[in-house]
Amino acid sequence: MRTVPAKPYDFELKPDKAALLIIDMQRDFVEPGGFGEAIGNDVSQLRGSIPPLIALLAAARQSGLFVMHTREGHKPDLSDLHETKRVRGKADMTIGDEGPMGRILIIGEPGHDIIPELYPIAGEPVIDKPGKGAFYNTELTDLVAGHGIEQLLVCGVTTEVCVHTTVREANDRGIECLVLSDCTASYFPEFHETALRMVAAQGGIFGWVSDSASVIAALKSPELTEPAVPAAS
Ligand code: C5J
Repeated sequence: MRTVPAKPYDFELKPDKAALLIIDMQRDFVEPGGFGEAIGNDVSQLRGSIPPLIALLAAARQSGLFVMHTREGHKPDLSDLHETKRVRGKADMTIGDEGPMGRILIIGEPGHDIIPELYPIAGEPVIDKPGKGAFYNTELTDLVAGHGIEQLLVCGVTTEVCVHTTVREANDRGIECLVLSDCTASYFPEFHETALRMVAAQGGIFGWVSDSASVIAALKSPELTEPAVPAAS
């Protein structure tokens, strides 16, 4: 067990029962020239999360923490895409259309892939998800059960959409979620801040909030087998 300073109170990290879950760090959402920018978003709002995520991912790999990645997207024949999602927003470009980096949010297209800075390595599952939540219509439930995972360190984009939906799903499945504030981001900074506050409010109604430096320090600290006791005076 390792203690991570967090809101609303310390998070007791159990590294052998925890996984780092990186949500949708895909080229289409995060890179200039991708779908996110094409529909009018300022992707620089998301790119600030990349350097801390690089450091956290390196520390997680070094310490042997289980790492998983997700990608939002659909099969090329769109058979897993609800019509309600396809037409949402009435935009000129929608899922499946030809975009700046291939067909938008279609598995196998360049824009659908994870950014090179955070690219998965062998042994790190990549979960393709058709919804906002990573548990909906995916293998994540089986992966979590199969690896004995009880805690998720949740990072990625966007804070108020796919990160939040996944944290809520995990919470309802009895999994403890620690959301890392500097490793998540939104196109709307005020949504990012509010979404994080919502996680930790009401005594941690959906989970805990901390940051990459605190988790990296905890991963590098000696493991405690029992909660620390204050020294006798
Ligand atoms: C994610 C979205 N990944 N905002 N998707 O948050 O549509």
